[in-house]
Amino acid sequence: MIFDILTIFPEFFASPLQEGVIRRALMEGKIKVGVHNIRAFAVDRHQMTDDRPFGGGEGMVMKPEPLAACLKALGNRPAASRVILLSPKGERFNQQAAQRLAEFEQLIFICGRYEGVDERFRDKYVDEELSIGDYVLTGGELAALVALDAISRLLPGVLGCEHSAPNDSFSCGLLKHKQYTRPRVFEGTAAPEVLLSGDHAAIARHRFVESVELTLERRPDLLHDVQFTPDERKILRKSGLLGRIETLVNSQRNDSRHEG
Ligand code: 9D3
Repeated sequence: MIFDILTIFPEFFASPLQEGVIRRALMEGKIKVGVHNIRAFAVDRHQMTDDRPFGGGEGMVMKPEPLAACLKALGNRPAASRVILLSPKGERFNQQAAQRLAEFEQLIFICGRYEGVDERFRDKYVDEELSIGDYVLTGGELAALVALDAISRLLPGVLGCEHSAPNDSFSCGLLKHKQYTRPRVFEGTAAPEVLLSGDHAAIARHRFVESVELTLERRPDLLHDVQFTPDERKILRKSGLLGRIETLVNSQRNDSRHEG
């Protein structure tokens, strides 16, 4: 996978790409990352990449010509290539989007700044516009890094074999169970006995119940899309969780009906 990042802050990307899984993926050639300074393609002697909005109003708008010139300087692009604008107005980037984008050969991330980019650039060059969540950042750089990280770890050979994508939280639709390691007793609190029992079926049941409890508490919205097997339903019924889930899913169904 080739990532090309267009930004007015190229230094932003130096250290985040030099650690851990991403560093190794770069060294092993599983990913390539080009960071391109939009300012180098500015058209005037002041190297301006932004200007005041036509029609007046708050803030500044990114000029279209430096963005277009920077994009063209990347040269020929493979067919499986996408130009992605990171912007608070974009569609939500989530695990499903990460999986979809991991199939491309080249992803070009454009990091927005200020109030946004000139609409004519967006119209002519941008394939999709993505936001990473409902909070306000100072620009698209962190969002580009978030997407790069989430997509890279899905690529073949990027993760070690102990963590593989299908076991991920969110892939199976529930939050993961709690984790414990040595020592057996920490500050007077023992790890759950069942985890040390060697009874693998009991451990799996315990973790499953813990997953569902955690999801009910923190991310009830996720339970809407989970399909439980008959065996799982039996376990949930025994631990008194099935009723709570059914009540919740029914009320979410009513909510979405009222929304339209
Ligand atoms: C007054 C309207 N603001 C939109 C909420 C203006 C504005 C705020 C922040 C325009 C740009 C930005 C910078 N943010 C991003 O470029 C950004 C972003 C974000 O703020 N939240 C979540 N995802 C993203 S992706 C890019």
